[in-house]
Amino acid sequence: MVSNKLLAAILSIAILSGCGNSKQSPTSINKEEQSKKIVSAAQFAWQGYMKYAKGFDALKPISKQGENWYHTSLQMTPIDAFDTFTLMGLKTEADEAKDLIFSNLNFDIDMDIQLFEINIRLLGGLLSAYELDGDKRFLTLAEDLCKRLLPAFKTSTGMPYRYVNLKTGALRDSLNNPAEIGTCLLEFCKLTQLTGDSTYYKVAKNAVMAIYKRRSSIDLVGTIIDVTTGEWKKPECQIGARLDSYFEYLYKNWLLTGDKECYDAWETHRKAIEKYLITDTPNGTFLTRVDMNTGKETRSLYGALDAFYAGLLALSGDVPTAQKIQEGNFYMWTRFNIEPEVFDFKKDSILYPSYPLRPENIESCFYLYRKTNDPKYLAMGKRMSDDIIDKCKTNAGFGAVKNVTTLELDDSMESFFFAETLKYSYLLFASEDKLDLEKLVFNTEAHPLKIQ
Ligand code: DMJ
Repeated sequence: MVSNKLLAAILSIAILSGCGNSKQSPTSINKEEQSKKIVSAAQFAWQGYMKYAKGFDALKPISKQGENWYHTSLQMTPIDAFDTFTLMGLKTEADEAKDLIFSNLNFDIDMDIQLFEINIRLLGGLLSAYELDGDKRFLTLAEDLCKRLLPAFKTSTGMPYRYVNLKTGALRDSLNNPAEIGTCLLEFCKLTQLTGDSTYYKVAKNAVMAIYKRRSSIDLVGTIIDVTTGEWKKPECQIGARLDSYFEYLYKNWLLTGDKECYDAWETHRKAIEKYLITDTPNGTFLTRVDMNTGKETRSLYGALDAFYAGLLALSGDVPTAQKIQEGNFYMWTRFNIEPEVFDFKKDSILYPSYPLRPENIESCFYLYRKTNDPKYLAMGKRMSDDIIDKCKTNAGFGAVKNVTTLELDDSMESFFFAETLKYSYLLFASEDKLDLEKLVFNTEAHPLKIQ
């Protein structure tokens, strides 16, 4: 056991190296101070939510009101925030979130919901809450929700529709994508582990394998597929939006279950991604977009969502490539004040200028720091978390950025800001005792699930 004194000494780290492409001079980072700053930011954002948007899905941090995704609140912010508060040791905030969840949440509603988002935020959040807190009501809600999601998978291919009605099971939108199809694996698997009912895992595994078996001869997949016919509708392969967590869950499911088929699928894709997508430039390494059948570049676009891949690679053991990609990630962050949603890394120009408080760049710093212990990842994470705290703060919370070149803010604070951005920022600077990466795996919304 490390004593408190020793821990305090370790927490103050002198960083003598520079930081990637940044022009930062050698600096000293006090980990304890930085983690406290992030905890204060979390408390401030939650106070704004409780004051102006209590019980709604999310806070609008400029107009100071609540907003729901659908006609009834699904308690997105309380669910996404609960495990972050628990890890931060914020008992009052965690209790408030828990109270909102149990007082208001009910899934018996005639409402079409997006399977992917509800699965990663709500099902993932409820399962992780159950494992952290032990209150059986979290598990009861999780199982009720999952049963209502199952009708989405009743297709001839086994791949789910994008939308399902929570009450009637009615389906809509048969044009889906690998991320939304494959990103049920960890949550459904965890529910099977906790309840002993194998239905959930079988359905999710079948869906992800339905994508994998439709990979091209060069082992890539496309962006849009028709779940009723299995036909690719957009054959462009990339690492970000619509594909990201398909790859992520193949590897993480191997960690969670030891399912070798998922590991092999991950390895197959990882090699193809290395061959066709990874592109070195003087500004760092980026992942480009290519035709899934030919491997030819379609567009040299990269963005905030793509930044997760460095962390995934680091977690899976390819630290050198992850480090190169993180240089590109940090370039993208510093080049434009804060990272844009999408930019052209060959033209060095922005395509979509917004920043909706995304976590992926900081998430990759967290994994790389855990794997290398290199303080340059602390410096990168400090720069990013400081930018968010300094530039995105409003009177009531933190706002998305409308345009990273002007830093004009938007009236939105997504629940993933609590689940992921604040959590990864905090964990980067917190003591490693807070969380053992050997014992759990994060779902794509950063809800930790225990490896059994
Ligand atoms: C989150 O909801 C998840 O990380 C998802 O996989 C991608 N987008 C957001 C955060 O950027």
